[in-house]
Amino acid sequence: MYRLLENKSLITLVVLCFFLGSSPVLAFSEFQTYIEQKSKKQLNCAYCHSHVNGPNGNEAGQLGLLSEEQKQLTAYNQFLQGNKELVNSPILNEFGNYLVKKLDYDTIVKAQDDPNKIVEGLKDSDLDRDGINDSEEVLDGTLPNDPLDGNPFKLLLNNIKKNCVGICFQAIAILLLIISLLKLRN
Ligand SMILES: [Ca+2]
Repeated sequence: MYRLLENKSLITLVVLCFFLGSSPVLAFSEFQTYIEQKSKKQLNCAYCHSHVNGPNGNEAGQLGLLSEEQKQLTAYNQFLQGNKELVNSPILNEFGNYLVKKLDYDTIVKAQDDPNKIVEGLKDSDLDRDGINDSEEVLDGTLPNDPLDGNPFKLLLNNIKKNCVGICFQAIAILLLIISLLKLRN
């Protein structure tokens, strides 16, 4: 990451803007603004980063506390080294790392001009397997890496779909019980 900061080329700044989402200067504000506009919710950096305040700082999950070895694992350094098998970056959370691996850097950089590209790239994935795809979770402003966080109506529908067999059996059992009770009464 130091190499990144020393090299102040445009692409460095663009990629850094995304991964340093907490910084008011370097934030990938287009993506954050896009989700906030779509979802009508406010996001913090923990949506993609390890630390709620983003990667700038000296706490766990922030750049100031990383060892040299860990710094090489930051997403941008892996990109510079052309790692084909990206490993988890310590400054990104589960969803942030998944996003990088799923969409690659080029797509993420291009998404600065058109944040909808990120949404389009997530339509076929459901990281937390709660039945709501990651694209919808982003648009809803819910956490794609937390199966308990989602649009309540969508979660309910998906739970009904998942458990429809059990629900049907229970409904039949209750119906039979009611019929039996009515017969006894007569
Ligand atoms: Ca999901």
